[in-house]
Amino acid sequence: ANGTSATAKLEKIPPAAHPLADEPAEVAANINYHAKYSPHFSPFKFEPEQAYYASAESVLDRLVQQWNETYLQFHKDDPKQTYYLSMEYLQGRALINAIGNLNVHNAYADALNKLGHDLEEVVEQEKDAALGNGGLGRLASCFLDSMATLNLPAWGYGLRYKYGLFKQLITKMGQEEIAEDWLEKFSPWEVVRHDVVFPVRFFGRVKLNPNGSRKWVEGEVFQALAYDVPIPGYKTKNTISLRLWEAKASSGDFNLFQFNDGQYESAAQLHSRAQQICAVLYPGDATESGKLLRLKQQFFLCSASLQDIIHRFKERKDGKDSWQWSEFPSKVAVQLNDTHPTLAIPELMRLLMDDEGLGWDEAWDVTTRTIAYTNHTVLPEALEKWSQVVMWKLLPRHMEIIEEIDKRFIAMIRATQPDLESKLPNMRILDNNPQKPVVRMANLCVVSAHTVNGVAQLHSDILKSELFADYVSVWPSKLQNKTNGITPRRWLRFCNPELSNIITKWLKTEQWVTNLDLLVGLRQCADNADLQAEWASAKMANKQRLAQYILRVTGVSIDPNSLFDIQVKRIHEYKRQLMNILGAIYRYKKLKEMSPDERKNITPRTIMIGGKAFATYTNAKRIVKLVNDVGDVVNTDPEVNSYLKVVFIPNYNVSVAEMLIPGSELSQHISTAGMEASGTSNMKFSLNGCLIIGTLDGANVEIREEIGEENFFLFGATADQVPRLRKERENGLFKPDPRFEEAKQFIRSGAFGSYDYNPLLESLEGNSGYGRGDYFLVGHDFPSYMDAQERVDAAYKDTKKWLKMSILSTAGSGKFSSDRTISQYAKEIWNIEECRVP
Ligand code: NBG
Repeated sequence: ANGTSATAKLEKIPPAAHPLADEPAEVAANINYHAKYSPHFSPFKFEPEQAYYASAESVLDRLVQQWNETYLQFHKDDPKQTYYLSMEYLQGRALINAIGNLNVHNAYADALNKLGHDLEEVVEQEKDAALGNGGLGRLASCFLDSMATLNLPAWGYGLRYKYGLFKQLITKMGQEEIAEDWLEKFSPWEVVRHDVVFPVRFFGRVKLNPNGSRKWVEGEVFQALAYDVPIPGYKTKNTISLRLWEAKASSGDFNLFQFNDGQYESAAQLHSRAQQICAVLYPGDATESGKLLRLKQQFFLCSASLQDIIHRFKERKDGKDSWQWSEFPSKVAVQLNDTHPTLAIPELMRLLMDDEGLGWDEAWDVTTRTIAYTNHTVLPEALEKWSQVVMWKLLPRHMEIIEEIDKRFIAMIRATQPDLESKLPNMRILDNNPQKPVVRMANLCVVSAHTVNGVAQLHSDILKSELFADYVSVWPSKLQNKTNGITPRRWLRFCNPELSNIITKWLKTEQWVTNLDLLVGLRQCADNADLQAEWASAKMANKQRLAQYILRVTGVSIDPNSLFDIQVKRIHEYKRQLMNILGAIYRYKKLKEMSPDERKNITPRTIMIGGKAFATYTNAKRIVKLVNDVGDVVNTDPEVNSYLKVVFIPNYNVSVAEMLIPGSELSQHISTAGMEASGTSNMKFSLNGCLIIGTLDGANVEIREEIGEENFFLFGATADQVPRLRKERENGLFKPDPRFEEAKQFIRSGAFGSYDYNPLLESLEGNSGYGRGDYFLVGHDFPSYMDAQERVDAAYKDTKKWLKMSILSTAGSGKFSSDRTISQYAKEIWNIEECRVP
């Protein structure tokens, strides 16, 4: 009965307008058109969810036009193009970003209003696209935004995982992982390209041809099918692609005879094996997961992408009837995001030699002039090493090529730098240890890439002086630094409109969104009382919004007048969330010991910690549990809970970050010096006027330089002191601070429940040994950390001073735009130039 009246309403819908029309009434007509004709839902319902899908589809219509124009332009101008190969992208939500970049935010807000909806609510219907684990994946997504905005001819390549990063549930047991099927109801942002399909082989053998050439044959062959996601630039027509591959079996691989015979499973065997390839994202952040399926995924990405790249190169004959392979590196730049896509190196060699008939020297010249590699970590457990046995089975031709690269590298060193002979066992690609022979992927990258870069100055220096030190004399200029960056669109303009409007008002221009250095203009008014008042009210509005969110997802009510102190990132011992919670425990204990009068002098704090732990990383999971247990006790303690709350924020992801960061006042970036390659959330917090308490690690060093040391709460050992401190510890020379002992003892007393935290606490104790000996130096840094926290409390009491520091943080964050980072890659590594759609 209801259906009839809804249908009657739909009859009144005006016809769709031109997709590029941006009058709210026309946009509303377009949204309505999709609501009515979208095949995904019955037309009798127009709830926020339907409004989201209909809005997204109307935005896609708009994007498709720009997208086609962009690739037409690239085709016409035929510039050199960059291909960014990454196993991870953390795209987050697309709708709000797309309408922001297209400059139709207000038109969509008004249009949805006309249709009885609220943009903010509609936007929240979208599931995060979480095809990544942490900073590395989010960096790739920020880079795509900057490439599009800078009108660079560039593509992202990745895999279309069915299950992205797991969803984190918090129960009495701690963290539980739930599979996240982000495609459950389909993604409106992808376009399947049925005509873009490439075969990818696994296993098989190498066949020797009579002419001496070699060919990889037999084994299993799957099809890589392209799904394209549009990446719009900000206020430009340029819209580039993130091309995600999905694995399929050929229809010929379906055994109809077996199926008709009732053998359903074996009839479709290859089809179900194909589905496994892109089924899940490996949820490892800075840990190696040595699984055959992971290796298959890596090869799948590399092979499909390179075939596509070569295909495009061949298409561009530029009027000539043949192409020169030697020109390939002047048309193509391939960037490897960490070692995960290293197989692109032997795969490009194989395609050039075995399919295109090039000789070794020519193929090697092309390959090495094409490929560049970014290192994202010095943690030994994250440096990929693949078993030679597995590699010979899965990729026999590639192993032949890798052996040859290794052999030639050794010969080259012996011929040119015989003094390096003793270093060779560590420098070579193959580690032929008879117990477990492996291929060292990072070494393969350093030997084969024309450029290797680290992601912050300190990290790049460590690469030069430690991890890759032996190669420096061989290739003195191969190692570069490219300090990471973040997109100011998603991470300020769109996630923090309140602050953005204030910045625009005081700078008298909105140009800062694409020229973030302009933020320095705020410095001269950092003391201005009017600006400070506006700044404070924006922060308060964001804190209130955050407090409502926390209440909704955790049931804990927090006080917007307390200092909001946040640490959000993957849970890892080197990131030292344990130090944070030990600090909170000490604070709680002291509060308990105070008289009510003494407490009145205390700066109220809300400590929020969030992040996912790798499913099998036991100590990380214990940390999650500890934060939750401490919160349960502190938050329900009426004596002190107006001075301290401890909240674990569940299921931290990109969208949650967009909510947290604008409402934060202090954020913690407290890794053991030398261990965090860069960090990128530090940049996001700082950009949003949040002060940092941190160590001299990763990009913290440069952030502190930019915003001024007086605006940064520094503590802890420096990277060059760490090895000596570890030695001293091993020799039993470490004397723990009483505050540290007291905090640990408080946990052991059972103050936070009966869970056995001894294994976690023991990791901080003893002088050495597996899981002991405080490898991450929490005990050493704890006293200076607590001192820095006291400086924080004192500074927060002086509201004017704090606001000034906050304004100066934003003002000094210009350097950390990913536009700056990507311009540097474009000039100093890729040698590409803009190609703008007029
Ligand atoms: C991570 C580092 C971070 C860095 C990001 C992006 C890996 C392997 N590395 O410090 O831990 O910010 O990469 O460069 O995930």
